[in-house]
Amino acid sequence: MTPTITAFEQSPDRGQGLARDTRVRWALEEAGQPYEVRLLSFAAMKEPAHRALHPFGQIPTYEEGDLVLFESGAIVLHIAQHHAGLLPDEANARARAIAWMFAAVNTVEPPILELVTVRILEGDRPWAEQRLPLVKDRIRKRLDELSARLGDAEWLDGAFSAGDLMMVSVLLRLRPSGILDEYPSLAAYVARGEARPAYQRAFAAQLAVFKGSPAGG
Ligand code: GTB
Repeated sequence: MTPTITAFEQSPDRGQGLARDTRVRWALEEAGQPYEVRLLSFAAMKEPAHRALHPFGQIPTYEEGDLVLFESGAIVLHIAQHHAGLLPDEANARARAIAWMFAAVNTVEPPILELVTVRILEGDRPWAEQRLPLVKDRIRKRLDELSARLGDAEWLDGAFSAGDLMMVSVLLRLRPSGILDEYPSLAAYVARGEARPAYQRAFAAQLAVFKGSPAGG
């Protein structure tokens, strides 16, 4: 059965691929799984019909037959568990790849989200200027640790996995800040992810939505 995902009708990132449907599209492309997309306005996301799928009224969601999922990490894990190519077969390696998925959303993404919060949502608060360097330092601490672990390796733990897919997706959100460029090995890691044909297809698909929207035309 062809799954259906939801995405922004008009992404605020203007097609940069930073919204979380991109990671789900990427996983589906890696898995060679066709999918359909239902585009939603911000208003439609808060309607009861969408809240029945997503309690927080957000994108992305994933529907496949009777299954409805929200949370991009859970969706990517589901795809990875049901299709070859995103998780190793060997049990311990598989568990480690899943641990990297959690590390991406639970350990690396939170300080990156704080940067978005302090810059955009709280940018006009009197304390924003003072808070910004603290948040950036927290991000740098994580990137120091992550780049130390990655070392010269191509991917985080052997072959490319859903752990890398999630980590690259999270790190991509840093690109507009310039912080990623302070870490050449991580910037190269992200570039390797972006160079994957499956990522390219996912990126192009979300960009086509923006180009077809009133703001992108
Ligand atoms: N933890 C959830 C997950 O991983 O799926 C978080 C889902 C989430 O934050 N969804 C966002 C959303 O629906 C879109 S991705 N927001 C609408 C709302 O809450 O009303 C977050 C996002 C938004 C915009 C940009 N951007 O413009 O660069 C990047 C990422």
